[in-house]
Amino acid sequence: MKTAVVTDSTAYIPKELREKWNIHMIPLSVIFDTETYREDIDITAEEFYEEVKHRELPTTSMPPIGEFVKLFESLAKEYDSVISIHLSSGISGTYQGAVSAGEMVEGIKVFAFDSEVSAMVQGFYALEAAELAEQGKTPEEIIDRLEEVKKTARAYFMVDDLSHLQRGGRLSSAQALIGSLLQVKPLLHFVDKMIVPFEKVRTKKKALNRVVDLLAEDAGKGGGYRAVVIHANRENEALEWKSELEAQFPNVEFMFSYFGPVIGTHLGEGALGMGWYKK
Ligand code: MYR
Repeated sequence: MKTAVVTDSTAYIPKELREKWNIHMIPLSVIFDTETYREDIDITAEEFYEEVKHRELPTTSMPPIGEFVKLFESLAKEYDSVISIHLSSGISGTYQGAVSAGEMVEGIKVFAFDSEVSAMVQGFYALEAAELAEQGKTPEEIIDRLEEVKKTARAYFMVDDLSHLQRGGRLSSAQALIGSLLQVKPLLHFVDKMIVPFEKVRTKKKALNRVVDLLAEDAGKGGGYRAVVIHANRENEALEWKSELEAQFPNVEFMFSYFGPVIGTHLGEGALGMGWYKK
């Protein structure tokens, strides 16, 4: 029984790690005027943040279903099944695209998995799945483990300017609430697949400290944790934060990742996030 692992580009798993674990990637796109760029293939994160300095922010789009079908058909030559892990179905049609394509292809069983989050926290699911697939676990066993991961997976993030999320329609809140949030730096997270404010915090520093407290609460319960610091074109600031965290939490394994073009379009430059789960 051979199981392939697919995730979409918004997991932002570094290429070397994807190659090491044989994780297949399907890209989402950013659209500037009429030009479509598949992230990580036609446009890098660096090029994107450079481009948006002098251009209107683009729109984003899920992978075409035909691309899913092509990918699953090519995997069918080598694998019996595929676990296809995607960003939250509450903010993108990508997961549904994988489900639909899975119903169209023959010769491979497709297990679509809704991570209910995005960025490298979604990547955690792909890494866990890839490790188990390599050990020869069945897709059902892998899905069980992913559901287990979901119980301890957390993701918090903050943006410099909430208007991008508002413009893209990905903030699940009443208009009045958004109005009041624009005055503060809210800490955001996912509830029921949608982005909602976790707490209204007045400054970025306070928001970061709050996330550290939340990690301390969870990591304090014991067991090994894996965490990630994620940034939107703020590499130095994020690396500094990661070093502080590593000193404070010697038992947590920290990874480093970024918000690429698609998620960067909705969060804007300067966003920072952190996520973790119990290994
Ligand atoms: C699409 O066009 O289908 C993609 C829409 C992507 C919306 C992204 C919204 C922001 C997600 C932030 C995730 C942060 C996780 C730490």
